[in-house]
Amino acid sequence: MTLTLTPTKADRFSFGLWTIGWQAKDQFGDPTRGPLDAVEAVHRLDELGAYGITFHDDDLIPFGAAAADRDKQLTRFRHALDETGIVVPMVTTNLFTHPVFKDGGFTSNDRSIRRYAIRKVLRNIELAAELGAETFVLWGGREGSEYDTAKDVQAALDRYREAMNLLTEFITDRGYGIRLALEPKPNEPRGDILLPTVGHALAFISSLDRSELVGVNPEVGHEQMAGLNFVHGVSQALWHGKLFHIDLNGQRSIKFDQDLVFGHGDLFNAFGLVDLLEFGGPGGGPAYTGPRHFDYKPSRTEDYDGVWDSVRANMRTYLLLKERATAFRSDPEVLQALAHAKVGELSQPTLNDGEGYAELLVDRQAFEDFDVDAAGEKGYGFVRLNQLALEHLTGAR
Ligand code: GLT
Ligand code: MN
Ligand code: MN
Repeated sequence: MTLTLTPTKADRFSFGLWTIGWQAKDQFGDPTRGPLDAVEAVHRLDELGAYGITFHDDDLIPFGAAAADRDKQLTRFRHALDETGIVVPMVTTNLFTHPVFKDGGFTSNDRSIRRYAIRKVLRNIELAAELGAETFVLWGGREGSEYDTAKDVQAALDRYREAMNLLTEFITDRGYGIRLALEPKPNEPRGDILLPTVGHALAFISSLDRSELVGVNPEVGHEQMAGLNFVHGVSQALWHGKLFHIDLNGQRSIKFDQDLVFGHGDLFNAFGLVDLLEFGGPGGGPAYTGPRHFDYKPSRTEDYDGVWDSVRANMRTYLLLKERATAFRSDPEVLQALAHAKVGELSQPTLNDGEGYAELLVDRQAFEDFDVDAAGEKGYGFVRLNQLALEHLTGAR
């Protein structure tokens, strides 16, 4: 298979307006770049080969804008979408910047703030539906605490669930074709954030009323900030049928959220991820067909040329890894190493058809006559298999 490294709309690459539009203001320093107009963002992304743009309500329309200004900005934005064919696959709401959300939105201790937060989201879901978005992401960056004395976590989860149940009721009543995706993160900006990992979010989702409408939007760096393997987290989300969306970026180990370009952190894990998304589905096909969404921050050192270089870098890295994973999967030596490692054998049920514990208990080969020492001696060859992956990843094969 020959693969091109030039992105096209068929690759379904999308970018957050807040990513390329980040002016690089951080806790220690002023912005290093000027603002980016949403219309220019749409045109640039189109030229560079992306298919979609995503945004928070406040990225597109400044918080508290007058109705007339809101309409004007939306008209300009829609016009740019029509001109370019760029789509809006996902929309999200900012419940974290304004001081009113300093103790959270859905789980603020202040009831009136919780009511305001839900209203803000409902308004934005209407806009998402108008723009044809399929997914609505909820990142609860401020839903959490710094002090155990300050937050009743069980009550906070009750309020989180109350809000989520209301949103899915609203979507259902309105007949919108939208699904919600919770985005986990362990900490930052709060000392501890509720639903800190994919696993926590999946458990919470199973407690919701219309849980079929709620999934996850895992972000590479957020799982890695918790020291977790992103490929495992995404695999489990897929296993539950809950990978509704994904945020691709790079992170180097357990530290603050770096939001680097995809692949600029743990490259080996990025290779495993692309291999999973592209070839981890039934019969070796794609395991996930949604947008390949980049949620990163172009480094503070970059001017706008650097921003566009980083947009290209994200997409090119994804396509390179897809090409490398294709080569890995079609290498006869890899196939032989996979067979030796019994990777495929794990798909075989442990019991025979119709077999139960009664049959297993009388199968002497399974226990009494089983040569445990011989079985314990045999190696799996996982290191050789992984080295083959590394050699494909580095272009040595
Ligand atoms: C914020 C966060 C991201 C989330 C965005 C969606 S907001 O930029 O750092 O990880 O995906 O709300
Ligand atoms: Mn992040
Ligand atoms: Mn994200």
